[in-house]
Amino acid sequence: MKQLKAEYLFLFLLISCQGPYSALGPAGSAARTISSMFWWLCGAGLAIWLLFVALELYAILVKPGPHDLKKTRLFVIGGGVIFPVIIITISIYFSLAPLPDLVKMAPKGSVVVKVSGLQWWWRVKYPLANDQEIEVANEIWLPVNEPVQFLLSSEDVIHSFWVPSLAGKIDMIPGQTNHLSFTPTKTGHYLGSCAEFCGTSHALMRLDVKVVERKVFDEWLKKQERSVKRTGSPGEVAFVSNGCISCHSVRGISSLGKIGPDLTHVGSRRRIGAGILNNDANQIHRWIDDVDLIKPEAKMPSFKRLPIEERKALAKWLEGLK
Ligand code: HEC
Ligand SMILES: [Cu+2]
Repeated sequence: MKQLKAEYLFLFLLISCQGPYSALGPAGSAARTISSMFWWLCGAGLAIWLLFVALELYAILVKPGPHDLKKTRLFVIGGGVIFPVIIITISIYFSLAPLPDLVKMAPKGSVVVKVSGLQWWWRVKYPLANDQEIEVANEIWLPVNEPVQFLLSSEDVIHSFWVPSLAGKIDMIPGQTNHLSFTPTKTGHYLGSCAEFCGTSHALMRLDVKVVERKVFDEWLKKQERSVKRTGSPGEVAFVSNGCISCHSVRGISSLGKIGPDLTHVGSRRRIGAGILNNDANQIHRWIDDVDLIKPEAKMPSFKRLPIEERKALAKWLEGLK
């Protein structure tokens, strides 16, 4: 077997530096601040490391013999106390200085997105001009180059909102609203996840974020506003008669269910189950059958006991809710 060269091993460390889930590939103002802070601290760390390697080499190669005691003492105090105090003070200053900017409110009139964490998915609400709110789930769309104001909370335990390419993580705490604002600067698709252990399926709590042009954003929001038309299709009937509506809302059919994600436009989402499964009739069918296996302890019972035709009809109907 060919031996792996050390350089290749090093490349593995860089795999996570790009892509939709990377704090080092910033696509938002807050993430840019954080990543430049990261590079400055890395640079400073590297410079200090080089300085100390140089001193070691000096001590080993250039002047290996005994040193003057007074000078060494000064050196220990200077290099071991004064120098670190100065460097750490400077780096604390540069780490804290961007904080006020990261938590300040976006200007009035900015897009507002309310997100709350639940075991194990994200409820997302867009307040509209007419005091109404549009509820979606597990997917957030944002217009590019406009500041956005997030209002973050939780409906059960502490979660943490983190979309590394756009901003730093921030806790979602029950009974409290935390603010986060930033400006997405590049269109694209980004991934987020819950960054605070929140129970069995914590690792299965992902988030899709799409940053798009303003026009595309407006079209998307308009589409999400629309209600579903009753058709009396087998899927719709099964949805109402099997109790899905006690937990899920589909505007136009029933808006009472609040325990689970709003499914009015579930078919339009990229994935289902908070980023866990692809979104098509087969996967929705799998979800309905085996949610307890796919997402242990999720607050939705499996419905394998329903006749196969009903489960098929449900999956087909939900897939069609674009
Ligand atoms: C007891 C409440 C409850 C009932 C009843 C229920 N669900 Fe759910 N459902 C949930 C919860 C909670 C989630 C979110 C689970 C997660 O991702 O952690 C969910 C998620 C889903 C999703 C994924 C949505 C998305 O965007 O990720 C689909 C699809 C779904 N349910 C369909 C159904 C269907 C169809 C029925 C009826 C046969 C049903 N549910 C009955 C609570 C319920
Ligand atoms: Cu969580």
